Formats: sequence, C-alpha cells, structure tokens
Amino acid sequence: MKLGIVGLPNVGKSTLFNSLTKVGAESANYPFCTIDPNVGVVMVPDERLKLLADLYHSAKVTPAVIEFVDIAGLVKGASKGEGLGNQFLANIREVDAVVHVVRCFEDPNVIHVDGSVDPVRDIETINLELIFSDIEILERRIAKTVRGARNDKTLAKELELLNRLKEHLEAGNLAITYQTDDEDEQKWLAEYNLLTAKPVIFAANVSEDDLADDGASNQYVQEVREHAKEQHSEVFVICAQIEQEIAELEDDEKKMFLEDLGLSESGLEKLIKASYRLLGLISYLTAGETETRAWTIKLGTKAPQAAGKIHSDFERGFIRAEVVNYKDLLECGSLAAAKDKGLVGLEGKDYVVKDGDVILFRFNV
Ligand SMILES: Nc1nc2c(ncn2[C@@H]2O[C@H](COP(=O)(O)OP(=O)(O)O)[C@@H](O)[C@H]2O)c(=O)[nH]1
Ligand SMILES: [Mg+2]
Repeated sequence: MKLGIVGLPNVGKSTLFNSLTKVGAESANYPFCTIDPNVGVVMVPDERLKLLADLYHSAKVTPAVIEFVDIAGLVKGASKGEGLGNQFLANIREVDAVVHVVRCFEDPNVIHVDGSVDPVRDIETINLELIFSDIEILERRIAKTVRGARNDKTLAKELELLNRLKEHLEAGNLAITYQTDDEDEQKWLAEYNLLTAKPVIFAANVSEDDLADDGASNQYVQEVREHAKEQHSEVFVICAQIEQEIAELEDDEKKMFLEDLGLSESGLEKLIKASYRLLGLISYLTAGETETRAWTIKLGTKAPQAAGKIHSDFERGFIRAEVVNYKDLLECGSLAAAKDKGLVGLEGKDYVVKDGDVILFRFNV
C-alpha cells in the first residue's frame, strides 16, 4: 500500500513525513529504506504480532508495511506548469490513497502561502489543481475515442462516460463522487486512474493544545470535518510537531508522553487505522518458529487469494486452510489445544478471510 502526502506548502507535510518514517527506522526487518528522500516505508503497528511471536518463540517478526511519499510542490497553477508542477501531479497518480494535510494551527512564525489560515479554501485550491489535471486526461482520452466511437458501440458508450465525467469535473466535483452501478463504467474509471478518484484522508494539523479534545474546540477542524463529509473522506487530527517529538522516544516513554497529552495512540497509529478503514483493508497472520508475520488483504478476500499474497504456489496449489482466531489461539496456548477445543476451522476455497485469523495453508504443487 502506498500513501501520498499532499497539501499546500508550509502546512506540515514534511514534518509529518519525517515523524512517520522515523518510527519506521526502528524496525529491524524494515530498516527505514530510503528509496529516495521523499519515500519512506513504515511498519503497521500490530500488538497481535508480539503476542503470537512470544507464544511461538519466533525468530523473526515481520509487520505489514505502508509506503509514504512526501509530495511537495502542489501550489496554485501546478496543473498548468509544463515541468515540475505536472511532475508532482504524476507522483500522486501512483498512490493508492492520498493523505491531504491541512493547516489548522495558528503560528505567526510560519508563513501561509495565501496569507491566512483557512483550511477549506486550501482544500479547494488543491482539489482544483487535481481536477484540472484530471480534465486534461479526459480530454486526451476523448480525442482518442471520438473517431472510433462512430462505428463502435462500446467506444460510443465509453465516450458518453468520458463526456459525462468531464462535465462532472468541470462543475467542480471530484471523480470519487461520480456514482455508477454500470460495470463497464466502473472498469473504465479504474483504468483512467484519475487523481480525484483516489480515496482521501484529511490530516488536520493542529497545535498541541487542540490534541486532547481531538480538535473539537478548533473551528477550522470542524470546517474540515464538514467538508470531508461532502467528499466521502475521513479526517484525523494530529499535531505534526508533537508527532515528530513522539517519534524520537522509546516505546515505554512514548506511552507516558501520550498519556500526559491525554491521548491513547499516536498520530501514526490513527493514520494507519484510518487508511485501513478507508481502503477496506484487514490483516491476517501467520505464526511459527521461523517467523510471525502480518499480511494485508482487502476485506472480502477468499482463502486462496489471501494465500497468494505469501506465494503464488500457495494460491495455485491451494488445498485448504487451517484457521484460528488469534485470541482463541493465545487463550488456548497452542494450536493443538485450540484444535482439541474445536476452535480451529478447516476451510476451503470459498472461505472469506477475517481480520485476526491465524492461518496455516495446506497446498500442493
Ligand atoms: N506551530 C506549528 N508549526 C508546525 C506544525 N507542523 C509544522 N510546523 C512548522 O511549519 C513549517 C513548515 O512545515 P513543513 O513540514 O516543512 O511543511 P511542508 O511545506 O508542508 O512540508 C515548519 O517550520 C514546521 O516546523 C505544527 O503542528 N504546529
Ligand atoms: Mg515539505
């Protein structure tokens, strides 16, 4: 999974990015791999892994990971620019979801590019650039389709969609709010890979004082929440500056620090949970002496496809899955004890994998 961090300059994107990737640096299995300075890999915090690893005395623990990209340079007019601006937009095209950082903190020392704090105006500025960029893509596609559409029913249908989508965007709407039940249309929409069709999570960057009540007393945050509802997005409240301080701490210090602030989890944890929800993701687990590991799948994935995440042979040669909920396994103390109690299911190829399933796949190739 790849998340792109976007927003106007000076809203706290890099501060957030740095705090996220610093946390990643602590992982032994995924050392902070700097693919380039703006890309970082972060492990998904998952307390179930440690418990299972203790049970199995696992030599290795491998969490699921998320890749973050700090996408700078989105400003008014970015979609018009020949060079750089468009390059930034191209970076967004590659991500699964967008984390849109908006400034909800007052600080006279940090300049705002538009002179004042106004998160909804900022969101609209960025959205407009994304919309312009999408319209350009649609126009190019229309130009390619128009000739063939005269003699080809499928192309004619696609052209209708393209024109309807273009109107939708020209009216200031995002592609994600374009609703269709038509399977062809859904397929084409996925192909176009429009920026405004991507799921968005807003990160409302507040000052430290606004953290404890989750931004409830911050008027800007309320405005962002209203706006997010309209565009089917989630909001989470962070203080990027504090997040950076938290990232420097050891685990037990971290807990105390968060408690002092009246928080139960760090911004990173909130962000990862929000992205899992938004993208409809869950994790199943594999556990053993060699390795205990979390695997990310889409909600609704069946056993063979889930097995395919580990290795294509597991999917191809899938026979069955031995499945036990991690809590049951921990309570029983061993797989054998869980079996005795009838808590281990033998599941076939139609089994839909659940969050927290510990699975042993049987396969034959
Ligand atoms: N007061 C305050 N300043 C912040 C916060 N987050 C970031 N900043 C400051 O705002 C400036 C711009 O932050 P940066 O992360 O570089 O913004 P970017 O341009 O969006 O990447 C820096 O001086 C940060 O220290 C915050 O939560 N509160
Ligand atoms: Mg930056």
